[in-house]
Amino acid sequence: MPVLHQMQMSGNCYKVRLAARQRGIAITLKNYGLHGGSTRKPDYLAKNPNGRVPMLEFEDGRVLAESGAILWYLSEGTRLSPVDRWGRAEVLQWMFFEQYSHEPYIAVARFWLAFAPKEELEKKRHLIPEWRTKGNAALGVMQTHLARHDWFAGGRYSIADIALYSYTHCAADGGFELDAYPAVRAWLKRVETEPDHIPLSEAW
Ligand SMILES: N[C@@H](CCC(=O)N[C@@H](CS)C(=O)NCC(=O)O)C(=O)O
Repeated sequence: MPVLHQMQMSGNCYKVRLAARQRGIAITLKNYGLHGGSTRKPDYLAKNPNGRVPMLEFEDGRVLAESGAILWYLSEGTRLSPVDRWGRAEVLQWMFFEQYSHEPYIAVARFWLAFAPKEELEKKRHLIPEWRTKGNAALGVMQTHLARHDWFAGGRYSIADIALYSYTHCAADGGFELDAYPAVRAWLKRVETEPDHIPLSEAW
């Protein structure tokens, strides 16, 4: 059975748990602490030189890192991936958006504001205005798209929705107010009614 190396409160790891559950793929979890650099030790770095979770380790020894790559692998040929080339390209468009324009502000603000020790947050406090501005810009882009579409790609629920749901649904942890984005709030509810949806806190 594949092993997901993960941190329970990480949205990047939640993406993988959610997709695996919705695909009916059994995985076991190996948990790491949010603090203390447990993924920066030599035995972990030997598997993933980038020293981060999620990492999916297969029985034959292969490992796959990066939440987007793992989502892509788990979803190919399933209901979580559009059947046509254009739809799959749209999935990538939104997954790249998530990694470059969304996660670096919304997930990072959540980590520092909700999980980091207070003294560490003090060193980052000057970045909060930039997180706010750029995170809200990303939410605005999502609002514009979702005002006209139910889903992000291919006209159906897909890994693009999973990738963006993961840190958007808990954006309040990073101080983001979703009231200004009604289409985003409606989409969050749609995602939550998809079969086999699990909350972030649910362990395997
Ligand atoms: N782009 C990566 C980001 C992975 C990442 O930032 N992981 C964080 C947890 S969300 C981590 O491993 N932090 C521990 C560290 O950097 O030492 C992905 O999407 O998987």
